[in-house]
Amino acid sequence: MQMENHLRQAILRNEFELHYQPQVDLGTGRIIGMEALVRWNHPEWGMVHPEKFIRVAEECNLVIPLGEWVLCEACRQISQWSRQGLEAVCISVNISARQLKSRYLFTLIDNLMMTHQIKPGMLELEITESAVMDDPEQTIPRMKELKNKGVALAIDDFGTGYSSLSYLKLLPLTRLKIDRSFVKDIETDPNDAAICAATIALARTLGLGLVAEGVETEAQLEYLRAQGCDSAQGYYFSKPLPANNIMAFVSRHQ
Ligand code: G
Ligand code: G
Ligand code: MN
Ligand code: NA
Repeated sequence: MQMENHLRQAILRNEFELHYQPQVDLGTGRIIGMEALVRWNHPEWGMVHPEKFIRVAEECNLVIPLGEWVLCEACRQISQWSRQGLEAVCISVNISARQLKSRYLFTLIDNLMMTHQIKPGMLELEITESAVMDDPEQTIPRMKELKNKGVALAIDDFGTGYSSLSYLKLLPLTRLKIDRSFVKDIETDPNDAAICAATIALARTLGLGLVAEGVETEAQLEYLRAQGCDSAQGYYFSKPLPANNIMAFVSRHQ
């Protein structure tokens, strides 16, 4: 069977789950957010990672129903966690270019925010530079509309696409996420170190928050902190965790 059909079936059978990767404030050490990352728990193949299926889902438009499931589940989880006392933690959801282009996204978000009483700033959408730059005349007004609904917006994989800096100031963003490819060799590659430092300075100048992704070592963390980086996520703090493990993780870090 083709991957497309497997995916179709997986959506019907509800085989997906979300894992959450904590984001840490480098000033206070507190957890300020979590990125929701989809996992496919296939009955025979076991846990399938998104690199194996997100592209296929995008190509055959299944990213719309899959993305709908992800948003519904993330919003349900936000409201469950806030009832359990986890209030100041924003959940980030990855949105593909196709989702951003679909009008249905707006209806869905309105419904979810109302149903789950999502407070402004509790839900963040991560959009890649290429998804924004694909058709900025369409995406910029849409992003403004989302922002007006109280949804926070981050640029994911920042530095790997080609968003021009003149667009960056027009976008209603809350944060930039420095791509992990720049963080990886920060200790040994002066160009990567310079790119991270420049991105941190850029975010500060534009009044944006910043998350460094893929932080795995103390040395990477120290360099980023010395450059004034606000927050980070990566294996150094935690891998993405099943929802059930999150409360315990957070209580160890407050
Ligand atoms: O979770 P990983 O650990 O494997 O994620 C791999 C890639 O899949 C990342 O680029 C991430 O942005 C993407 N991804 C993970 N979850 C989702 C999702 O719910 N929707 C979309 N569109 N992409 C996702
Ligand atoms: O493209 P996006 O930033 O959404 O992708 C997040 C991806 O990065 C997920 O696949 C996640 O599992 C992975 N990831 C998160 N932290 C680390 C890390 O410290 N090292 C590596 N190699 N990957 C990470
Ligand atoms: Mn992401
Ligand atoms: Na990224």
